[in-house]
Amino acid sequence: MSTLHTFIEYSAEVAAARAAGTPIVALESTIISHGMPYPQNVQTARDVEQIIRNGGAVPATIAVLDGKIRIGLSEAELELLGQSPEALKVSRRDLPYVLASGKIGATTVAATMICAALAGIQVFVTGGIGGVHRGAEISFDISADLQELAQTSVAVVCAGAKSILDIGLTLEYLETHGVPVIAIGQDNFAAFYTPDSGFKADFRIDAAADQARFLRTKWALGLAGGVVIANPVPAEQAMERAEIERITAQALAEAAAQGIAGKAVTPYLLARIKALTEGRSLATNIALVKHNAVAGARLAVALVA
Ligand code: PSU
Ligand code: MN
Repeated sequence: MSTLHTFIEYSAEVAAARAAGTPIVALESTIISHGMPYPQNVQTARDVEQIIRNGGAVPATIAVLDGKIRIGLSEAELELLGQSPEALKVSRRDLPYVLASGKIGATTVAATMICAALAGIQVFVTGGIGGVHRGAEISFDISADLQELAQTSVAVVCAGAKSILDIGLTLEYLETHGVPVIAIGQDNFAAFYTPDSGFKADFRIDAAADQARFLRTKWALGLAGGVVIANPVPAEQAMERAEIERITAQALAEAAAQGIAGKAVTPYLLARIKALTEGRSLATNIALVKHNAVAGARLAVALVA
């Protein structure tokens, strides 16, 4: 066993699931600390955990606390992540710092994938993945989530990538790195607030059993790395494409004018879009994460069948 494992601590619920072979679904914490406002963030985190339990799997929300990677959090710890201004946004680069310093760390898609893989968890549910930002040819702003998908063997169930990103370039990047992009229920890749990005996904695989067969085959071949499983937001809860495009353009212009850069970009844009839509984007965001939790639990159950 690698010494890495000395940094990992499981909640009682997750430890029991590991011992019993119950399917486990990983959840990230950046979405709690930096992706949604309080108190909707904590309420959503709780609801998503319960949806996963109802689906026959055990939720493992991942964060860094007191120098440990924590797999499975208590109610009080979800509250802490939801409220603490001290919670750092932790991607691959930041993991050693937050662990060594004993600070509070909210893990991104990339860091959550690393921790899930260390814990032997193959399915991870989130809202949206990071990607290649618009204007990346100047800013070089490409989320570390994409490099993680290239190398870490975890399936990421999401609602696609947001239009704050360059979705076409994000898909090109994933193709270059051999990351399969699977769509559920449609041929096209989902665009987070809206079901259709206008770009085709690589493969449409609707049934969880078939998704599980795909994953087993990939990893049995020794093809390490993640898989994006894009679950479109239900039409009733989606935003209007023209509206989200207009508001995204405004938020991007404001970010540029204010010189927002680095890891602050995504949280800034999410908060501005929420304000500019008077909270309607938050309602969509919450709905799509819950919808992904249903799909993720199904997949985790299918993988142990
Ligand atoms: N997209 C969302 N909500 C989020 C994020 C993305 O709709 O909270 C978070 C995820 O944790 C993702 C991270 O991994 O932002 C990407 O940040 P960056 O672009 O800085 O890599
Ligand atoms: Mn970035």
